[in-house]
Amino acid sequence: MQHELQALLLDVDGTLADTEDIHRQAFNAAFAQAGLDWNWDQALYSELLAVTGGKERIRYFLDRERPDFNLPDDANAFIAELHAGKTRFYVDALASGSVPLRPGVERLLNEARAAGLRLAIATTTTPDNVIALLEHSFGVPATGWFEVIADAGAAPVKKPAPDVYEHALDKMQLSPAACIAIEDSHNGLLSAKAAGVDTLITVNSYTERQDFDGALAVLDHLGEPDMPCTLLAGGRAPDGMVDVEYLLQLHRQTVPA
Ligand code: XBP
Ligand code: MG
Repeated sequence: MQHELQALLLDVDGTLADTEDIHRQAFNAAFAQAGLDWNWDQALYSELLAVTGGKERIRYFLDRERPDFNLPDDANAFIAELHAGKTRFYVDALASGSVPLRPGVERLLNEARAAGLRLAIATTTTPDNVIALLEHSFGVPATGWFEVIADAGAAPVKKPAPDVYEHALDKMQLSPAACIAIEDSHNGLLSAKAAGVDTLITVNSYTERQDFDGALAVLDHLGEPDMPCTLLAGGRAPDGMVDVEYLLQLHRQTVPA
């Protein structure tokens, strides 16, 4: 068994960057482009986020909010086309470079790399979306920072299922006990925990009221020197910022000596 902390497995949406509202706007743009009068406001979108994955979310919206909508015979193709439009709007928005990373993300990943920790992505989003964020929101293109990018292409069964984490662990030949996941959502926590990976949560406005029972710690963000983070629930507070030493301490609490 590998017990040393060897890798960080990172969620993307809501964790690396506050992208969920960009997703919401991209869905609305795609609906308008398709001539549909659907508009997802933030209150509705928070409820729709219960379902991970954009295509799954559209289907859930139709079932719940538009049960009388006349879906074409090939409903899957209709939803896939709508979703492809959404992905184009989303990628264009990220390419404008205007979506910043969350506080502490670039700092912590740089520190983790310097300390020899391995990095991977574990997300339910579309591959193009991950690449757009890694290319445009980091100070330098960060695609090469991640040994494995586990996304909706690699693991079509989405969070809260463990598949995306299991895929990353399998590719990296790592035991879950050698990793910490960083997530922002209840579904993300369930997914990582189901794969056996202990999880640190940084919440955002869409997820701050969710249930994070079983997380190592719940923070508002990872913290920067001029922007200390706050412990919202769970174990021990970091000293203003999540750094590699704090992660090692969290990890030591969870594994046998
Ligand atoms: C995020 C998601 C994603 C995006 C939409 O989940 O649910 O589905 O909101 O992405 P997580 P797509 O952060 O847990 O990975 O539209 O590309 O599916
Ligand atoms: Mg997320």
